[in-house]
Amino acid sequence: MKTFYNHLHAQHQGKVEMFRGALVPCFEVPARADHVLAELQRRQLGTVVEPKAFGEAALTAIHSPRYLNFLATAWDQWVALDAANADKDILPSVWPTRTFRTDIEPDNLAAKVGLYSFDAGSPFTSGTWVAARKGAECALSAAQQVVAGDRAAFALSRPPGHHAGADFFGGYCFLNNAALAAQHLRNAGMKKVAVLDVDFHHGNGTQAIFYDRPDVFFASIHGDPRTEYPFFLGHADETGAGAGVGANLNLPLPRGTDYTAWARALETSLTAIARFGADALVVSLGMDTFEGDPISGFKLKSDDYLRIGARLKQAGLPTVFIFEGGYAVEEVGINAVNVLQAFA
Ligand code: OKS
Ligand code: ZN
Repeated sequence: MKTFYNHLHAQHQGKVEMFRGALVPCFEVPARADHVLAELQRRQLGTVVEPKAFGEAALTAIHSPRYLNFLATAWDQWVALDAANADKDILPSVWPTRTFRTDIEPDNLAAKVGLYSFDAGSPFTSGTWVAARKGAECALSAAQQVVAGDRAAFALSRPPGHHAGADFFGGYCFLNNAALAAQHLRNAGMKKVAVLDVDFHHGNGTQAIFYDRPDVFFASIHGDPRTEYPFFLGHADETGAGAGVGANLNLPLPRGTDYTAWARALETSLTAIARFGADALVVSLGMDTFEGDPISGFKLKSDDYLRIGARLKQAGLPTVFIFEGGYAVEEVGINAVNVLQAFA
């Protein structure tokens, strides 16, 4: 299995995020991807290659032009406000909630940042756009590799993507890599694509992007949003809208869920994906279901990731793996590569 590695990922390096009333060091750190790369190389699992270049059209297939323009220009606007801003990251602090208008982009940068985000946990840094853009190219390249006939490919990048919507960032995510990969598969002629999100957190961005579409099935196994981030989406009664009714499956599970219960949800997901008739699979591979994760609540053990990889292989579909969350930094490489090795 080829790994498309984002060698620019460390240019996105947030300083602090808002957490329980304080600014704390970011959980989503460059070392996460470094550990996965090191483990891939230690086990000699496939080759690590550079992503190919993709133009604007690959991004506008999922994200709005005005959002992309915001991402591309936000840092320069921030520093233009005050040269001293260069030493700080951008953190949103004001949002248009119910009864506010979202059809006008304000001139004020703080207001713009709020318009295009949904939390204060996702610092936008000097290198965020460059890193996220290269990460999207990793996802697109992995999808292209599967179109070319490989059984599977892996996009190893950060920042992650599954919380990012068509026109917003949040949950450490800026461009939705899984959605970009799924759309690339569709454009290349795969009639039906499934996205399976196994990150601890519900992939609200991916769900929203495909919610009214019958051609992309979204299934997610995650911490119950009544108690877990992102709180405002991911409930079991969200089954799709319009032409997409029936093409969305949420399987929320309580804190403390172990592999036995988690694996039942995996069976439910893969049964639904098979019934849907997917031609290809995109896996949002978050590793924060691990028992040692500092911000999550499931109890999966390192060996369980071997079982997940073997089961995903059994599904028999061309598969694009996208690296998402996972903050037990020392173990994230072992756990992610366990999935990939058992699949390969
Ligand atoms: C509060 C903490 C936000 C949690 C973000 C979760 C990111 C993640 N500031 N998503 O999959 O891992
Ligand atoms: Zn997560």
